[in-house]
Amino acid sequence: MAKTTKAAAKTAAAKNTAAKDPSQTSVGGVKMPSLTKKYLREALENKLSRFYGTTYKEATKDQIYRALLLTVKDILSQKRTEFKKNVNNQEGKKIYYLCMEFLIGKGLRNNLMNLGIADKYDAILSDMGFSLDELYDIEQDPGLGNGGLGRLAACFMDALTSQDYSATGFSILYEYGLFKQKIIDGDQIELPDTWMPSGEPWLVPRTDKTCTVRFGGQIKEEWKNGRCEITHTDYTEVQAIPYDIMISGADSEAVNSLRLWKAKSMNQNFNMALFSQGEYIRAMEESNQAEILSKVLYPADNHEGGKLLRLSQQYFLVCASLQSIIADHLRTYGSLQNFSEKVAIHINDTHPALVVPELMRILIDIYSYTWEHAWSIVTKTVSYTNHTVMPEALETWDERLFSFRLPRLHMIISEINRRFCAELWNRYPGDWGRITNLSIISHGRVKMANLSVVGSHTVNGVSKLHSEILTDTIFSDFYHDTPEKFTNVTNGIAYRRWLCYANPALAALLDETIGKGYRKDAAELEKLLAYADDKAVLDTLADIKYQNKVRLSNYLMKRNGIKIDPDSVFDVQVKRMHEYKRQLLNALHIISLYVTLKENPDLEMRPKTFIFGAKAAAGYYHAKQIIKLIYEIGKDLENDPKLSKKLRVVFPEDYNVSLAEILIPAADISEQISLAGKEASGTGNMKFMLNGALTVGTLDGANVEIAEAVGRDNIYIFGHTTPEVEDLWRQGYRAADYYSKNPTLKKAVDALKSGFNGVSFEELYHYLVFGNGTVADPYMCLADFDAYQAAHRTIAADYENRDKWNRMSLTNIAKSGIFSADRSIREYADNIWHIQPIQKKNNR
Ligand code: 26Q
Repeated sequence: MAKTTKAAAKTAAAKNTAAKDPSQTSVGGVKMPSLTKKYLREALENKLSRFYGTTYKEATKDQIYRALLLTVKDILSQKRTEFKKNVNNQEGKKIYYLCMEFLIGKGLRNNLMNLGIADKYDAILSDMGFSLDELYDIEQDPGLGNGGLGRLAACFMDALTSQDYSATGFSILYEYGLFKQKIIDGDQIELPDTWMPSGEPWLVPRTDKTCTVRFGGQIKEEWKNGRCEITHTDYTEVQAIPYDIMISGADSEAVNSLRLWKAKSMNQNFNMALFSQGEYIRAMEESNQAEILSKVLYPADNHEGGKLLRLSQQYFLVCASLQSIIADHLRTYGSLQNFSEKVAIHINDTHPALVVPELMRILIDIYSYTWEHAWSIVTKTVSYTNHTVMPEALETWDERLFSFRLPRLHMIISEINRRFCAELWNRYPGDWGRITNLSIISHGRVKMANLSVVGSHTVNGVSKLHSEILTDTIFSDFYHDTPEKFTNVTNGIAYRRWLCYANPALAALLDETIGKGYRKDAAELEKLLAYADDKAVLDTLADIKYQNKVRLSNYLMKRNGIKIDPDSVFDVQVKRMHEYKRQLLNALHIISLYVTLKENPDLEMRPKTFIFGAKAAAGYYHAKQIIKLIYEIGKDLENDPKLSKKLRVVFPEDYNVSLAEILIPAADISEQISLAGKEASGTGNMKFMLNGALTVGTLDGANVEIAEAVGRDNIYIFGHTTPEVEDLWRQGYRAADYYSKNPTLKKAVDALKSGFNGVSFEELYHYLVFGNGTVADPYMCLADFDAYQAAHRTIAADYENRDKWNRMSLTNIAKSGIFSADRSIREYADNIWHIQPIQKKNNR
């Protein structure tokens, strides 16, 4: 091991070294200018002069930031033009990925790194007296997603682009993304997220591609010339204006786009008339009605909203996106005959499931296809990923509400269902139970998951375990009839973002030990295993972790005024706040440590810092109580100088992608402790593993595959398995038994009653032991407490054996390659979408 490793790691940390600098090779061999330092500097200066009439000497930091964004946008735009020519020439199949959320995170660093020009701009800007890092700080996180589902969509766009697939993402341009979280005296306060001002420069308005979306009204069916003609009257119409965000790939020729729809009132002129008649309020109301569609992201995750506005947002996305997809196809081929051969449409969860009836509507009502032909096109084109098995998250819509808002789609869904149920009746005459379960509409509700399964050629879950649970439980009747429809694609992450860009010191160590090949092929991370017994590498790994802990400590001090000690063990649980994710189990373990320390103040213990980050859905009372509990435990500890030397609990507010990028590389321990069978996959767990944190987790979601990859010796698995959880349910789960039989647990649970920092948590106590009107402790924190505590005891002992710990950490990094989104996307491409990468010009 070279002596220089530490120095190299540090220099790289400072410089953000990119994988490869492709700037000298022009894209497509011709059109792209060579991205030399001279060119890049001139481009930036031109933008300053053109847009702000200034030079770098006089420019403000904000002007420099905006000029830099515009420059990067120009480069992406030129690359995109070349890529699109290539796409058009090859006439390959395209993938369109529909999702109500894309949690893309900040764009500047990612784009500069992907384009391989971060170093150059770092140098250019420091010559000008600015630093790239301070410019990165200006950009706000576009909070266009809640959590896992939205972040997955963003990681997939990165992987599609980095591997040269032609892909378009579709979503909504929410004016307000997920709320900003403030925690005041332990209470979560939601503030509007105004991400636009700093993020807006990334948007490319495509007003030329504006389309319209119709809601409500009446439908008339008339037989004319042997076909049924549909007339839609009295509808309200909304304009959908596309704004594109260009998506860069790492070391690739591709630039794809994420198209976000903004709603605008159609009635500008009519409003003017109202205005002139003095009916200001009515005029405003009308335009508000329309524009509310893209106003705000629903802040619930793993819970369905059931609101008319949400249904309208979904249709808005689907209707506008299909118009865009069809226009794109017609521009190339002039007809829809080969539609399903050239187009793959993916629905990310059921939220865009209206694609199925809407594509039917377009094919039948507008292009005069027969029902059978249209159905064959739809079911060859659409595929669907399920992200949850929890009943409360499965979307269903009241049929009357549905038909009031989307009358034609209701007719089409009813017909899809009629035909589907007729087939079922033939196959299972009299089996009403089965038919009701399979049918798309039952008990006056439209079941979006059933619609998605029936309308798709392929359905996948997001981890091996989750895909099995899908076919064993909620989709078992579908699986019985069409087993070939179901498959698994385990989630993956944009590992360059989460490793190379977020943890440059670790990336530098990898570059030096295993070479840079892993930056294109994540499987090469496994080469790191050769260094498992190399003391110098293990020590460097520990040193990098320490430096990242220092970085986090400084960041939290600056961001939240929170002081933490990098010499303590960082134990991290960051994810949405949800009962099934069991932040409460983590809290109980902390309380137990607290009780022990209160009883033995002189107990020798390595200091621990428990770090939480989580937003709760605004109306989720119970989740908000857990936030308060964790907050008050933290405060209580702070009040005791002796205790707080050994035990700290911090809850930095407003957990988002940017905080994750600093937090994850600094974690020693990653908490993935959901009740087995509930977390579909989890992707945070993959990011922690990649950054060398050790997981304490249940056999849930992708944890199962993480454990398989690293081996049981390199992960702390505890708790009931999925079948064991089911058994407990069947036997009639009695939390009170665990409570009364385990004195340690009882003490911890009782402490909820006496409370922390003067605040009692009696309700949580009741919830765990007696149940507040329902079954007590529905996510079985008490059943897993003992095993969880034992796992933590092993962790504490192992941490003292530094070589062992570092080796485990190294093994986790080395084995994380399969959790690359590149791998997931290749599986989708090969097995579901049947698409090929666009061939690079130079290779043809
Ligand atoms: C539905 C209807 C109305 C309003 C909101 C919603 C809604 C919104 C978001 C329902 C669910 C979501 C998000 C779900 C989600 O993020 N699921 C996570 O997906 C990840 C990616 O596959 C998995 O890793 C996680 O396990 C899963 O919880």
